[in-house]
Order: sequence, then C-alpha cells, then structure tokens
Amino acid sequence: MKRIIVTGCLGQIGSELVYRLRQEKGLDNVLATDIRKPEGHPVVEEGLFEVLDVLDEEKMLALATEFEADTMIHLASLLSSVAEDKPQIAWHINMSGLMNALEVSRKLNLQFFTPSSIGAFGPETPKINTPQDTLQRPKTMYGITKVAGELLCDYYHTKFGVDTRGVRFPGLISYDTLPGGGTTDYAVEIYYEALKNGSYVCPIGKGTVMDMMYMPDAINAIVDLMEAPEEQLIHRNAFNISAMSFDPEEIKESIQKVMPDFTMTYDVNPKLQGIADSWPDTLDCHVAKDEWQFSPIYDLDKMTVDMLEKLSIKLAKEN
Ligand code: VAH
Repeated sequence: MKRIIVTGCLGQIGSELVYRLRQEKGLDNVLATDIRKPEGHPVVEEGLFEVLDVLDEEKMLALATEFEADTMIHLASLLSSVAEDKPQIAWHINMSGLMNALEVSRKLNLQFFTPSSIGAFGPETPKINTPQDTLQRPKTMYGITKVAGELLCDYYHTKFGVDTRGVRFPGLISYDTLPGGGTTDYAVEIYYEALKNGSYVCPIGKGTVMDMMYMPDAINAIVDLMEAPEEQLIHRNAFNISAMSFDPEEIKESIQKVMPDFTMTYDVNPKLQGIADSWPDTLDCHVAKDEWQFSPIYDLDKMTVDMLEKLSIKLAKEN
C-alpha cells in the first residue's frame, strides 16, 4: 500500500482509517473520497479529498488514474438497519458500488480491500464459535450484499488476479464518528448517553450477545491484512475477526465500573432485535490469527475506560 484511494471516508471506519493512513503513508499518498464535501471536516481539510459517488465508475476510474493509486479501500455501503428500510437502494449502492470499485481495481491493477460483516451469517449458521468456513444464509438485505460481496471479491481474485482482501467486521465502537444505521450502533450510543444523561434506554434486548471491536483494533486489522505477504493467505474474502462478545448487560456493567450511578432500561426495537438475533454470538477467529497474525488489543473494560475518557474530551469541546 503506497498510494491509497479510499471511498466512504466520512463514515465511522473511513474517518479514522484516513487519519491513520495519512499519518503512516503521508498526506500526499492518501486520496479520501465521499459523496459529499462538508466544509471544515478534518477528512476534507487535512489532506487530499474529492467528491465521489461510488455509482459513478467513470469518475472513480479517472480519480484513481490521475492519483496513480496502487490500492483501493472501498468502504461506501449502507449498513444493516437502514438497508432493511430501503432494500432495493441498499442492493444498488452496496453491489453496484462494489462492482465499480472492483472494475477500477482490475483495470488499474490495484490491491483491494472491502469489509464484510458478521451480518454475512444467518440464523442457520452455528452461533457459538462461528467457523471461518460455514453456512451463510443471511435473512437481511445487508447480509445478502455482504455474502454476494465476499463471493464477488473472491471471483475477481480467481478470475482476474486482483489482490482482493476483506474481513468480517463485528460491531465497531468508536468516539470519532457516529455510525449510521447499524444494528450494533447501541454499543456506541450507550457511551454518549452515559456521559450526557447518566442513563440509556437500550433498543437491544438483555442477553443478546454480539461480537464487537474497538475502532483502533479495526484500523490495525485493515492495515495488517493489507500488508500481510500474499503467500501467507489461504483465505481472502473475508476473515472472521472479533475482539470481544457481550450483551447489553455486560457493557452496562463495564460502564458502571467507571460511572457507578449509570443506569439502563430497555425498550426493544423489534427490527433491530430481529437482525441481531440472526447474527452469531461469538466468532472463531483462529484463521485470521494463523494467516496474518490478527491480534486485537482492547477488551470490554479497556475499551470502556478509553471511550469514556476520549468521548468526555470530545463532548466538552462541542459544548
Ligand atoms: C451494522 N455496524 O450494524 C454494522 C456491522 C456487524 C455490524 O456490520 O450494520
């Protein structure tokens, strides 16, 4: 990875990945793109930025060509909850956007990354210690686009020799950019509400265990996978990765270790609960550990301490 074009840079992952890549590869070697250009946003102001709708393959090819990219990191996608509200648009954006990014990568011989998700699994998949290679029959449009995306990325590697790589992200928790329209967003909202109101009304039911990861570990995983020697990889799209699994009670208790007066009640959202119930509880991540030494740093309590500390600073600046 020397000259990287990134799509979806204003999103939860993109905003932090761009910051890391600009630090590591140099400001002139990272081209951030997204469908809009908010004035004053660090992603826009602190390095190279272009407006790009991932449905516009011609512009994507022109930008990647002019930038002389050697790597494409494609993050633009609708997430699980919002995709259930508009499934046809979600299929179009997630799949046509991905096809365009793969076509540009094929034409320019770019190394390629796009994330899959634990959402690529369905209710028939083993929920405990979900294997790397197993049944994938998701019941959400988001999950269908993720499974199709995994297969398409493997096809572009086998058929055209594109160096495609991906991970199945769990729920991601971060303080920089709010997630937009995901089922695991509760695990981010709870920290904001704990600091703002001292209490939270959780839309996901007690006992609903899902895989999760703190954003620093997610960013490390993308960079580590992309820089792993190709000959090490037996799998490609996409690797099971996770750092922890918890239910709402466990994250509540973790916050209470720092904020003893924090309280939480439940008002279960049937749509979110239905999606969460169809996903695994815990992933088996040994293949990622074996093939490219995946090793997350943050567990739940370590994440909670850092999240509350960093979010307090951020919220103080905003007020
Ligand atoms: C979502 N945050 O909730 C995303 C992610 C595993 C969850 O794919 O849709």
